[in-house]
Amino acid sequence: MDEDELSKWKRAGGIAGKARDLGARMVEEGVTYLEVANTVEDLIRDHGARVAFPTNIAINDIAAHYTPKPNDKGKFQYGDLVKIDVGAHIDGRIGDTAKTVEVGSNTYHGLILAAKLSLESAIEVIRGGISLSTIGSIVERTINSSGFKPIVNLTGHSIERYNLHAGLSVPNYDDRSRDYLPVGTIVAIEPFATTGVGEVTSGKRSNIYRFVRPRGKLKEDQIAAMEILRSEMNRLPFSERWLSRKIERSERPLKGLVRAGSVYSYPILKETSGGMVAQWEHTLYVTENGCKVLTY
Ligand SMILES: [Co+2]
Repeated sequence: MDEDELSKWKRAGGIAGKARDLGARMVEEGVTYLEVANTVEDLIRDHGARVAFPTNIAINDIAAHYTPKPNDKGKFQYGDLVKIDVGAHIDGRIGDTAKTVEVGSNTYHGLILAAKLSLESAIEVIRGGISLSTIGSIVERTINSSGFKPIVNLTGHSIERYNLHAGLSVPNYDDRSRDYLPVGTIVAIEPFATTGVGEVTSGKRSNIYRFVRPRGKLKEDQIAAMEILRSEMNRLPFSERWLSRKIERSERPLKGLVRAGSVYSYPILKETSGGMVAQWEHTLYVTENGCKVLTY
């Protein structure tokens, strides 16, 4: 990747990092999820980037894939453990990053730190040619040594232009895979640490969607919605909040498109045993001798 191209990835990553930090700072008792998601996404747009996926606000035993609905009334409560996962892109060059904060309390400091330290330990050793299982093993050992468990069925992922999950999955435990990270890869590393058994289960729909392909016999309003998705989203995930700003009464065509299989609806991911979950994530560029963090 040449310097010019890399600098665009860096710019997107930097904006995602700023948005993540702003979102995390806003999390306080009584603040609504909606205020945080909207402010985070406005910051991304104000800096000349676009939202790569709806801001994920995952609370307590929810690990990922929750974003507020257009009129969501949800508010942060004292003691909540909150993951803010943010994505910004510039012409498809995506920065994906997350952090975890507690609302008012200091109960899960160790859990939060375990997720953060495991990411930092991974960043220290990542270089071109490292095996994915080595990264997973370091994440796992760091989290275990703090007395917690990594979530084994959530992974980091390589990223390409307009492709958030581009093929490589980076495990959060030693899965014995022999795959490795080639020099030049853009990759998001995202350890999840939990007080539970270390696994997530898919639950209800999350208000996060992705256009798949036209399917079935579609009605006029569904075709109109689909055209907007196709031309503006480039197959990146979107929220009902976003679609409702583009078309009136977006709920109906969206439901129809999901039913027809044209739009995929992500399920909420919850820790199987109800354990609390902390997450930390950065997007990196892999070099011969190490890696560059793009989302500081
Ligand atoms: Co990610």
